[in-house]
Amino acid sequence: MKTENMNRAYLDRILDGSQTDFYYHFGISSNEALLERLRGVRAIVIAGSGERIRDLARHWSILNHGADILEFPKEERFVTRYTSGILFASHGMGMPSASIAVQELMRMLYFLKNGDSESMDQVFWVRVGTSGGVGLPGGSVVVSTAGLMSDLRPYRLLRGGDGEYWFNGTFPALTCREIIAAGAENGQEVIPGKTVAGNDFFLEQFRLDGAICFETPEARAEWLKQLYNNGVRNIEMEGAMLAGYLNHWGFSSFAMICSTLLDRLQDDQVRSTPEELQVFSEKAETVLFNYLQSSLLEQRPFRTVSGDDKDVRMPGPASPDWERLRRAAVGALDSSYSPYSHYPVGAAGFTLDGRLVRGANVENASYGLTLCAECSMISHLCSTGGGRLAAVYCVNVQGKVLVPCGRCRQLLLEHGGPDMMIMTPQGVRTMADILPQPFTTENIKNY
Ligand code: R2B
Ligand code: URA
Repeated sequence: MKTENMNRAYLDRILDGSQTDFYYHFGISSNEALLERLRGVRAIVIAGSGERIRDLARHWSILNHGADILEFPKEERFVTRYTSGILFASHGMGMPSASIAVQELMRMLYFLKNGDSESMDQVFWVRVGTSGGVGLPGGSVVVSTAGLMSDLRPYRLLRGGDGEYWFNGTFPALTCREIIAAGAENGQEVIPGKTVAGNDFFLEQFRLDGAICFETPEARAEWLKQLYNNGVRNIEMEGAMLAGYLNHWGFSSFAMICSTLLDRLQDDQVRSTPEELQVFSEKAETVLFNYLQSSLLEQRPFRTVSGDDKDVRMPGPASPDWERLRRAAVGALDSSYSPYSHYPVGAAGFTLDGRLVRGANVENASYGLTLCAECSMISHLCSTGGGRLAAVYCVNVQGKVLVPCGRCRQLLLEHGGPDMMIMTPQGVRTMADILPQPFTTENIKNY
């Protein structure tokens, strides 16, 4: 990360508590308790429309076993949802609107990750959207290699003390390749290409169907040909700024995945039916979710194939990295508070969306109030975005595997369900194995 490019003079005052940051367009501030639940954020997904954000979050929650969806209190400007490690936010249309969303989200991320470069850099950013294809039919999916302005130059701000500010619009090539590979694994063609961001849907996209039109059919055709010959494969309205700002802070993984609504070489008007448009949009969304499942959240221990009616296929390792989990549980021993028993216990778990959560036992002078390591781990889970536990490992001070006590089995079942895997001295078992005939919410419903 390029810490020298961060406005630390302002941002660090938020961290030391001397100032509150108001993310005004999101209707939330840095001292609201809700933000504490976003500290475990792993990805920020932005899209133009609020409805899209609601859909995306619902879909991601379903894929994560109905994880809670948090909402920001205000949605007059931007709609925001948080579920299972992903912050979803709308950005409106065009670079002026999207730049507000992106800057406030960058500030929010700085706050959430305590200004720690490494933690910030682990967060993946992506815009999923729509675009006009250049030589591609409606329904194609393009992953952007670079974001350019309509004169094929990088994004620039025209006013400022020093005149023009230029931003590098390149999208990270590795992320781009990974998205294409995740698509291929799922039988989806994802086309790499440069993307032009027009400041106006009509004038800066050389349309002839605007209320105002400066171009002739010849100039339009010449512009589109120049785009095509320069490797541009789609046109939208935010990508050059998005890549520019994220590069300015030096994020290493971000992307833009857009479906095309029409081929601009053929037409200016978007004539598709609402049903066709829905199908087009969902194609980009599916590419995104497949990528999130397969590579961003690579620690995800399960192959989960069921979703809602969209049934997203999810590649990924079929079993958790138990050794990594064991090491995390051993690491957690350091935070044990066990002055009475002198028996430190550490626990670590992978969530279905690939986060790692940990805990250690915390004893009490009254003995009976002692919290087991699993309790602390579940608090960690709930305070960093919630979601479902997929695999758990508990250890004693020698690093030897321990089975959870009866009460903790009940707690683990609530947050992992009967399929959650747990390491035991007899090997890997499921919760159903170690807590048969459990008492669950079903019993309360059926009362
Ligand atoms: C794609 O579609 C929107 C315009 O219709 C704009 O936000 C974009 O980039
Ligand atoms: N969005 C754009 O910005 N342009 C198009 O042509 C289609 C969608």
